[in-house]
Amino acid sequence: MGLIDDMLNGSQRALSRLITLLENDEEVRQKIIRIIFKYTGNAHIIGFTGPPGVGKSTTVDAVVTELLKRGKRVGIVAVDPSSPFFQGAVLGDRIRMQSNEENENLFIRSLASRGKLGGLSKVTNDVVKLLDAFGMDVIIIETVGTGQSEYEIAKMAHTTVIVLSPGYGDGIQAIKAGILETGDIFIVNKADMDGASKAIADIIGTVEFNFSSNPWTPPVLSAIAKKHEGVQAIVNEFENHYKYLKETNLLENKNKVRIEQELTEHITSWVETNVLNYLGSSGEKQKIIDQIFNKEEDPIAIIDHHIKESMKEIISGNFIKQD
Ligand SMILES: Nc1nc2c(ncn2[C@@H]2O[C@H](COP(=O)(O)OP(=O)(O)OP(=O)(O)O)[C@@H](O)[C@H]2O)c(=O)[nH]1
Ligand SMILES: [Mg+2]
Repeated sequence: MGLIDDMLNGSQRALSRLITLLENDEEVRQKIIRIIFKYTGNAHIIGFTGPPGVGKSTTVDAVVTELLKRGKRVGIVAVDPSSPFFQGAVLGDRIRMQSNEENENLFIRSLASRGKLGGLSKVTNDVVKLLDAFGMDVIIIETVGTGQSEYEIAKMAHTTVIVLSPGYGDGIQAIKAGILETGDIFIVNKADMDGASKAIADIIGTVEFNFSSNPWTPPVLSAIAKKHEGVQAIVNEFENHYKYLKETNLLENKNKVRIEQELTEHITSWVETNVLNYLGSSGEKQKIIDQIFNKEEDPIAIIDHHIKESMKEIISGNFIKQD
């Protein structure tokens, strides 16, 4: 795994290769994660979410310029479940055009849901880990806030930024219920459009109502991302929120919640794989199907019984299968 050494020594090519390898092969993925995990835990992970078209990518683009100015190394994961690679590529091109050369402090990767082993949130989590091990100070994850996987991805972030715009007067309704509460910073982008001040007032009202008993009241900031206006205030709030998380031990809690989530996923898939494999290869599965079909056994009882029996076999070491 010389690639990992190259990545840890700062090679973006190696980083890129590792992401591709990890996306496509579970065994390689496990090898990579085992080696890199001890280099992770230093990055500030920021999730950007919000309804389609509000200007998330444009805002990320402007924010990244400011972060680079402040000397930060930045990784971006653009998660686009609907249109593979399109937005991410647009975002990437825009930033590259700006800096006009490969920037060693910036790395962008877009991910689409199609064809991803183990789901988008797992891949996103892995890519974040690689970027963290690579030494990024800030990692930004951009998702459209409309579905379950995006909600899971929002939970990975230390700081969740919700972007809205006046065009979405009912933007709060447009984002999935439950995501609102995860918001740590709200941005009302397109402040140059009609109805901007009303939208801002509405969102301030909603946020104050929802977070009245919360020790951190999310700031509501207006921005014109297209003109890079309001960006310094946004980056200042990233820093404020990160400081707040560290001072209150919430950062530690969030990191532990992430570990718990991974643990749960790993256990679920381990048990599923092993039990199904055991039942399949021992021929028990077909018997169970026939017994239920012939109404010889109550389906709940027989399945319960066989799960326990399979686990005994698996634990005794007679039968074990990875991935
Ligand atoms: N008027 C105005 N338009 C903006 C502003 N920021 C972005 N836009 C425009 O809004 C459109 C959508 O911008 P994106 O940054 O692609 O929005 P997005 O939320 O990332 O979109 P999806 O990833 O497709 O959900 C583009 O045409 C931008 O030029 C702004 O501050 N003012
Ligand atoms: Mg976008």
